Amino acid sequence: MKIRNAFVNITSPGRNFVTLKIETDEGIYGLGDGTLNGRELAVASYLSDHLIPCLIGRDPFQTEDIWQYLYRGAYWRRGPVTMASIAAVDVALWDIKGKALNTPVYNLLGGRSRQGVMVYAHANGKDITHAIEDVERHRQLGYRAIRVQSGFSGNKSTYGVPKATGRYEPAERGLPSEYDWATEPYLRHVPKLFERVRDHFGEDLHLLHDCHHRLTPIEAAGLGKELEPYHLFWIEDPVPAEFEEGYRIIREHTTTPIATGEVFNSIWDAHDLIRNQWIDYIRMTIVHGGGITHLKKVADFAALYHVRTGFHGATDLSPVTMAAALHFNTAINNFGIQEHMPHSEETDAVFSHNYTFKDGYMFPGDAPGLGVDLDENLAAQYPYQRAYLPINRKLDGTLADW
Ligand code: CS2
Ligand code: MG
Repeated sequence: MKIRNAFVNITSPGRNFVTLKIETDEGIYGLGDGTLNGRELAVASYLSDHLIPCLIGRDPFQTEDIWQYLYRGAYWRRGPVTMASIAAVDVALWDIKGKALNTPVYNLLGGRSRQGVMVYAHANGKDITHAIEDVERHRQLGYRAIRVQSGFSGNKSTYGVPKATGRYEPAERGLPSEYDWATEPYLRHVPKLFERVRDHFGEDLHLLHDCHHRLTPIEAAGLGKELEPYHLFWIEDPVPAEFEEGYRIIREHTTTPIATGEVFNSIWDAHDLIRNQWIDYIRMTIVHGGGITHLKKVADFAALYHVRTGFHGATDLSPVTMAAALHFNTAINNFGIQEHMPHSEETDAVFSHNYTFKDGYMFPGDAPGLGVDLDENLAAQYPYQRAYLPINRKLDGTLADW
């Protein structure tokens, strides 16, 4: 079998997605996700202008050699654009391999290690009362793990809470929106939020919270300590993680579990975090982390240090990535939890898939390969529209992390 052709599809059914389709000379094709929120066209160009010419004529079964060729052969290694592009190729090749061998991808990664993949949902509200109502709504849907974010006085907006009612979609069309941010009212608010949520729902529900990179290590340490009575499943991205050792300070002060890594794209972004056990869950995901081939190496390294996976699963990762993540999570031993932010109906119509949700768990399905497809005609009805993630500024105008 040889790679005969490959091309990039950019579509925007409610939000932008970049998909790579690789075709073989035996009529089998595979799909890979290359979506990088706010920088989609950079990945599309990296694929079309630089990677696809190197793929034609290769054996699609050679996932390891092709991954090494694209990673080492670029000379300029790592980075979100490079690794999302390599991921798109890698996932498409695993899809082809599963289809050619007539087996679901999880069977190529060690086979089924669990019956279902536990997922967590996003609950939010403009205040604690509305957030509790949304937690209850998701609990009724069957989720056993729920991330809780709520608005609070002192900030006009915050991460995870939509400006108006309806779906929370962080990417906004047009130029980046700018929001105000003050940490102090947030730090006063979050312990009150989880005291109320725990009081209302008791201890059985897994509760998670995303700090979204906005704290200093000592602020995160204090928040983690104040949240200990509420037994969170994790606090996420407490601190921007370029400086990995900042997490040592958090670890020295609190036993609240920590998750980070959704903005990571290489094992080298998390090497110290993992080997020092400064985190409990690694969130680097298949689309941004170089694909299945690389994430398998990351997960196996993390397993040595009791670190489990907690893959990012927001709507800016396409159903192709959700399918790949569910196959991956079904097979590995050190699975932790999978984020599940359901896509819109438009997106699900463009990307048909075999994965399903039931009683707080998701299942990849048993179709050969990843079990996901792309309706190119329907995709063409949703042309790309540039969109950006917001910017945060402190009340005095200082640029801060969003
Ligand atoms: C968030 C993401 O889901 C999460 O944990 O951090 O929604 C993140 O804001 C977006 O993926 C950014 O594109
Ligand atoms: Mg996050």
